[in-house]
Amino acid sequence: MLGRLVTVEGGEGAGKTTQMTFIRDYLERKGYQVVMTREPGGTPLGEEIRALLLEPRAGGMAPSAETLLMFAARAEHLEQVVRPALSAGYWVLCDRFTDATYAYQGGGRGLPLERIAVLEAWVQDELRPDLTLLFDVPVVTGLARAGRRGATDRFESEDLAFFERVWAIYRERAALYPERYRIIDASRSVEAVRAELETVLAKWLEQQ
Ligand code: T5A
Repeated sequence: MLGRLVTVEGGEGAGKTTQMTFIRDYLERKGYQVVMTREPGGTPLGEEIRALLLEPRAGGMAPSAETLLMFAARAEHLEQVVRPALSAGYWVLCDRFTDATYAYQGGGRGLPLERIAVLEAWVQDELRPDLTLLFDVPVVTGLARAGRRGATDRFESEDLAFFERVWAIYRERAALYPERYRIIDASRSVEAVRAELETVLAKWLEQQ
């Protein structure tokens, strides 16, 4: 693998998507070619699976079915987009990746983390993110931001306790993998978050 995998994570409405283009442009200014993508999604099949996952549905969805769909979309994404891009020397900038499965399906839904680890090993082999930018914003602030956009998806309609469990797993993983996680204070203005991203990215690039 010649390129690098950079993932962006956080709770609902943390402001990740708002900053994706900024991060891509920053990396491109530094001379890297960047493929910007997202999960679940990033391929035609992945986007269809995304629609199934996000659409509110009567009767809900079994946590194991939800997790397997996340990994089905991920397997396609890795095969069609991520691995070819990395092999060709591109950097891949992905809005959410497997840390989100640990946080949402593991933390939020209560699925045993070991089962997620089995799927991760199966679908990804050795592939793990080189850098994960974790957007830290109080759960209620993020939900209020997401709520201002109008209609809520299947995840956004979960209760506060669900998102507290999601965040607890993100925090746990950031402590477990300090070499790749960088925490961004996303509670500030869009401009302040940008400034912090620039500082963090510059420092991380220097260390490579
Ligand atoms: N999921 C995903 C799993 O359960 N398991 C998995 O394995 C994976 C990969 C994806 C859902 O799937 C789940 C997690 C998610 O629930 P999504 O719509 O992509 O669905 O969900 P999010 O990634 O959470 O997208 P959001 O749009 O909700 O959050 P973002 O991207 O963090 O926030 P953003 O940038 O869209 O901003 C939200 C609003 O806040 C404003 C923006 O203008 C926007 O209106 N905003 C700010 N306001 C004030 N100050 C700032 N600094 C702001 N930054 C943005």
